[in-house]
Amino acid sequence: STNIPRVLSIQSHVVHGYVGGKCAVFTLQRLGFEVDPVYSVQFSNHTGYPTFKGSVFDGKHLQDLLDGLEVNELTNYSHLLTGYIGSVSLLNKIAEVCRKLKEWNSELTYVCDPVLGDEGRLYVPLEMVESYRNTIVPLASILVPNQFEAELITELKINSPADGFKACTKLQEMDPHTVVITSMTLASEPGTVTLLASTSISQDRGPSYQQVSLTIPRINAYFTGTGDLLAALLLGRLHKRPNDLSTAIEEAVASLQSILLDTAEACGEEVLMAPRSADVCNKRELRLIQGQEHLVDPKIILRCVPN
Ligand code: ATP
Ligand code: PLP
Ligand code: PXL
Repeated sequence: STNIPRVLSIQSHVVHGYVGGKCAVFTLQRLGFEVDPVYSVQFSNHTGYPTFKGSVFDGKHLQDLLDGLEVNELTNYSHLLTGYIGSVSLLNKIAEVCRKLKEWNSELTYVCDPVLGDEGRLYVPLEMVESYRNTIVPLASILVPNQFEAELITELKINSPADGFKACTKLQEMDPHTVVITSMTLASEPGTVTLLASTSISQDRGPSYQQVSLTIPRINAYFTGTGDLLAALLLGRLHKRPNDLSTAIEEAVASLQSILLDTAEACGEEVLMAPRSADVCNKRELRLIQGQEHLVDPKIILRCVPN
């Protein structure tokens, strides 16, 4: 037995490159967590490349693995982390697994990135939206949607930070104690990415929330896997600082921004602007290994602002 936190990570695996579990597992290990990965899909590379090959896993696959863990009494997790899920049956099985893990550890923290789509485009079947809304979100402790995902789940339109905080509150009423809207684009500020965070404060008289925002200068390029890396960093930092939302977020964003700036610099302007050939996608893969010191030693530059 051990006090080291142990994460069951259910995320995509790519043979080449850094998205999904390939971002999260290494990051959490560098932060000192034990990580047990389950693959939601196994692809050759991320789906932004011109082609990809591989398999999508279903609920039966997860059930088999859990059965194996259970007979060996290997199911004592401090955290469950989920990201991109490739099949409806796997998503529904995750709800069962989460309930099981909570029987083994009633303190389990479930960090859920409800991956549905981005910038108005859905990249999963529509019925997953309902599964997240009705089944998964109520099981989550920390929810990390982007703007579009928060809109889909809450059925609220988000056009301003005030709208975003309203959506956070609505999501918290579904049970998560902390919600981070990981990226929103404000029409008035095309040059920045805005992050919003809200955490519940226990009080005698009804619910109360601490809410902060953080404004990030936008790098003029599109990276893949940034949401997955941020989810892992937030899990790690919020675990270490359960009572300091602002610092935890500042640390997570600082690590992410250093990796992105390194990656952008290594690419050069031409690759950042180029259309997405396989070679360009490969050159834009996150420099997670080269930048690993940034994961453990974030230099905080961007600060949270209270709402
Ligand atoms: P998910 O879909 O996994 O829920 P997401 O869509 O929010 O995540 P991103 O849009 O990639 O993921 O944003 C996550 C974080 O990545 C942002 O908070 C920001 O810190 C960083 N980020 C992503 N793209 C950029 C960029 N072009 N410039 C600066 N920061 C970026
Ligand atoms: N496209 C597909 C099929 C995905 O699964 C994902 C993420 O899971 C993305 C695009 C982009 O993800 P993100 O918003 O985390 O960069
Ligand atoms: O969240 C990024 C991501 C995760 N997993 C797979 C992907 C992508 C982005 O394209 O293709 C399989």
